[in-house]
Amino acid sequence: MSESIDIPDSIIAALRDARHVCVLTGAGISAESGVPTFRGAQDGLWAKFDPYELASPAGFERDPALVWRWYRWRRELVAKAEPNPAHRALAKLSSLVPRLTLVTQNVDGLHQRAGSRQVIEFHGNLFVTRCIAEGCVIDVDDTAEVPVCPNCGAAARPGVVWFGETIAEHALNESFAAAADCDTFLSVGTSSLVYPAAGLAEAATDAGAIVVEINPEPTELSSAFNFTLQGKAGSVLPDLIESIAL
Ligand code: BV8
Repeated sequence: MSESIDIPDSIIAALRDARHVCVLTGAGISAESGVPTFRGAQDGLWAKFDPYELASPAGFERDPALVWRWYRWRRELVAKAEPNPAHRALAKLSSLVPRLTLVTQNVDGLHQRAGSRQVIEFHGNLFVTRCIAEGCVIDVDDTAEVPVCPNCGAAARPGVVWFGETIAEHALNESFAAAADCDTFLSVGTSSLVYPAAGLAEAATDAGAIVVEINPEPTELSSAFNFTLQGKAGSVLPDLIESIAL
């Protein structure tokens, strides 16, 4: 069954005329690569755990070995995954518009593997490891139950932003500046529940941008968008990019 949906000409015109396009992606853009979404069912062993609990300083403090096992499971899953047509469409978009700012909430690195060269990783990256005491990026012996920092011996942690932690200043500032400057803002594959990432669409609207949501189901913010394209990113984005390129 064709998944393609009608894309209003005004969206195509807005992207063709845009000086600066800002795109925010969430876990939904990686769903067709086989990476479970954050709120989607966690597979098997992890089904009984709450990701909000595991992805938090308190969760790590309570059971660092369990949290490391969760992140190792996700790293292995993502390492076997491939970018899908949605990731590739956004990589192509950068050559079709004068300026593109791509902000992702995802930590899977699939945008970069699809060829996107400038990606703002709002929540960090699954494959980066940091010292929990110094915060610096470190290389660790990944076979240990809880790897430790080679410099100071403190526990190592995944280089991601947990719930209750602040976003890296450069990522926060760059993303909100882009949202406030862009002419067209695309929100792709996110439930728009997690802040401050979900505030980017509002910042774009306040600055007068045309804001478009691409998601197979309505989200918390759907009513705040100028357009909502209800479809899968792997179908809608390639169609959208192809329409602009014509
Ligand atoms: C912070 C890394 C200061 C870890 C993640 C107001 C302002 C500021 C903060 C808050 C606030 N209100 C509440 C807070 C606290 C909290 C928050 O937002 N809580 C939520 C639950 C209410 N925010 C924070 O703690 C942030 N820190 O602001 O610091 C502060 C601190 C405390 C209190 C105040 C201020 C830090 C948040 C970062 C958390 N880390 N990830 C890791 O991955 O392990 S967030 C995590 O959720 C992922 O990054 C994920 O991307 C992100 C958001 O979820 P989505 O991407 O939207 O994924 P989800 O599963 O929800 O939805 C998927 C969507 O895809 C669905 O809509 C589905 O329909 C769609 N979909 C499915 N298939 C497809 C598809 N779409 C397209 N195509 C398909 N095929």
